[in-house]
Amino acid sequence: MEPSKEYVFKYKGFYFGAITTLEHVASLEDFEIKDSDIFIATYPKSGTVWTQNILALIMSEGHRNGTENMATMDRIPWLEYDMESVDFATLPSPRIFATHLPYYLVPRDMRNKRARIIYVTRNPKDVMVSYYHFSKFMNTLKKIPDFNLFMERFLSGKVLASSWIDHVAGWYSHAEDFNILFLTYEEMKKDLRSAVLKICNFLGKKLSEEEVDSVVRQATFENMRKDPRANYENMPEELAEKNKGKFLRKGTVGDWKNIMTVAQNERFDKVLGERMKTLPIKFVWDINDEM
Ligand code: PPS
Repeated sequence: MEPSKEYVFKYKGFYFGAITTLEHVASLEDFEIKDSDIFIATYPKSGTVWTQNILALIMSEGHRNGTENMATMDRIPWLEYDMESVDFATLPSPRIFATHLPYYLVPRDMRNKRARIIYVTRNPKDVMVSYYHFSKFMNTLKKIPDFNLFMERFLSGKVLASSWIDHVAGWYSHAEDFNILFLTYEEMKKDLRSAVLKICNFLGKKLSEEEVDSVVRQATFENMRKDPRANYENMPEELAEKNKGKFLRKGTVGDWKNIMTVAQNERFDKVLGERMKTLPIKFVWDINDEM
């Protein structure tokens, strides 16, 4: 069972989708890094756009005070997308990129602890459910209306960005090669201010109390949803069918419980449970769980 060939190619074991080419992806290993570069790395649906907005708010005063009107997608472009509108060379310093690449496909220079990476994980049941809803309105993804079938594809890594567990385990087990901060979606959800401060600290960015308050206020789900710079609603119609869903859909912890049956939950745990235990992450399945 392969994902639609129309939309996907595989490079070194990893599935890529539209908006890129094999040549672009293959060239990234030689991509020249600057020490000041910052990367947000995630498996899809783990809080990338959220972190993108937080970084734009932290790093750019104009973004924070609303004097500069630039979509986060342009301010923090995707490394693996080959978009004519974005010229990596002309990005202001420090350059910030988002990526779903696995650890072994990122620019070689990033090893040896060059550049800073923020890697965000989310509990994989919420990732899967978010991904399922996402695939219903993204024209770049294969539509699989049957959730059970989608789950099987997710579990076997037959989706864009391939296997969730390989992605997360890969980044965690190679953490020592990189200058990396690990965050979870759930900790951001539970205490956004602390997460913002952790990021500031990692980036060596000093903000006043008021500036931190402003970042936190503008990075809440409700406010981001209203912010055209952050909500990805300016996506061209050929990429996203806007009447069928939103990038900022629900923004909660534990939505998996609303869709997964007991049997599906057991099946999920059977496939991923053992390997998940080897990860140094305390998974939070419900917002009321102890962290
Ligand atoms: S993508 O397409 O891979 O870039 O998606 P990604 O941004 O990684 O993940 C999308 C999910 O993140 C939720 N989101 C947020 N949650 C809480 N607070 C804020 N501010 C926020 N911004 C984005 C978004 O709603 C998606 O999750 P679901 O569960 O589908 O709502």
